[in-house]
Amino acid sequence: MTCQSKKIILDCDPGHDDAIALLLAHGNPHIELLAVTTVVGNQTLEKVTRNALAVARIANITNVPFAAGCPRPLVRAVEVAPDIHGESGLDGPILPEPTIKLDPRHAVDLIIETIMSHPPKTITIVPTAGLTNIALAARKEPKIVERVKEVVLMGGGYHVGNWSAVAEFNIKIDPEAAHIVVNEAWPVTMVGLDLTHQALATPEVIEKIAAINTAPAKFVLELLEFFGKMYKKAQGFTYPPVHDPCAVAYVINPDLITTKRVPIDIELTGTLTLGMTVADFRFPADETCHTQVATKLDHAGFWDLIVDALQRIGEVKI
Ligand SMILES: [Ca+2]
Repeated sequence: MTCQSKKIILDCDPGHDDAIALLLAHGNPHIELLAVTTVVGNQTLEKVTRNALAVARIANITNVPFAAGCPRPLVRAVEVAPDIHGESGLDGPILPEPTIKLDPRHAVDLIIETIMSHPPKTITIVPTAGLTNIALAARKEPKIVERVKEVVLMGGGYHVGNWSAVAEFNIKIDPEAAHIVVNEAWPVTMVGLDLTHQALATPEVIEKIAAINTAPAKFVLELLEFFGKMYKKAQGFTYPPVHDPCAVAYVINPDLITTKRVPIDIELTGTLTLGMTVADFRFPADETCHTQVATKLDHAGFWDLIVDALQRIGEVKI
C-alpha cells in the first residue's frame, strides 16, 4: 500500500457504522480528513449532525470542519431507520455534549469549496449515507466532477437489498440523488451490501477492541453491542455487518477489497425495484466504464485497520 496521504471528505449520517468510519478516518495515518458533512438518513439531519459532533468530541477531532447539509431527499419524503439505529440515530452509548461548533456553511458549499480549493484529482469523496448532498454539489458546481479523484460510496448491492428485496437503504431513500452520482463521469466505487455483509463484528473482533481499553474503544464496543442487537432483531444477523468503514478502508488500502468493473445504474421507475443498483455483469467492461463494485473483503485486514486506528487515537478524556 502507498504511504501517500489520501485526502477525503466524509459525507455521513451517524449512524453506528458512520461513527466507526469517522474514527477510522481520523485515526488512520494515511487519511487526511478535510471535511465531515452530514445529511438526513439514519435519522433527521438535526440528530445525525449532533451525533457527528459528539463523535468528534469522543475522538478528539478538533481541526476538521463539520457542516450540515440537506434535511430531506431531492424528491422523496424523509425516511429514517430507527429499527437499526434507534431514536437518536446513535442509540446505545451515552453521548457527550459536543464541544466543537458546526461550520456555518451548508455541506454542499463546503464540499464544493474544499474540492475547488485543492489541486485536481487529489480528493476522494466518501459518502456513507444517502447521496443528496453529493448530487446537489455536482449540480451546483459541475466542475467538481472532473476535479475529484474518485467517489467511494457505501450503498447499494448488486445481488441483495436491505430496505427492500433489491434496494439498499442509502440508495432507496434518495434514488434520484444516487442516479445523479453514478451517472456523472467521475470514477465511482460502490461498496455495497455484497461487500459490507462480510464486515461482521465477530466475537474475535469485539475481543480485540475491548483489549484497547480506552474511552473511544469502549464507545465502539457500546455501538457494536446496540448495533448487534438491532441487526439480530431486524434482519436475523448473528453478528452485525459494519458497513460504512469499509468505504474508508478501501481508500486507505484498496488491496483489502476486491473490485469488479461493471456498469451500474439506479432503478427509478420500478414498482418493486425502486432504488435497485442495477449492475451489468454480462460483458467485460470497456475502458469507458467508470464504475466498479466491491466484491470481496479481507476481513482480518479490515478489522486490523479499525483496531490500529483506535490504538492511535488512544485515550481521550471527556
Ligand atoms: Ca451511514
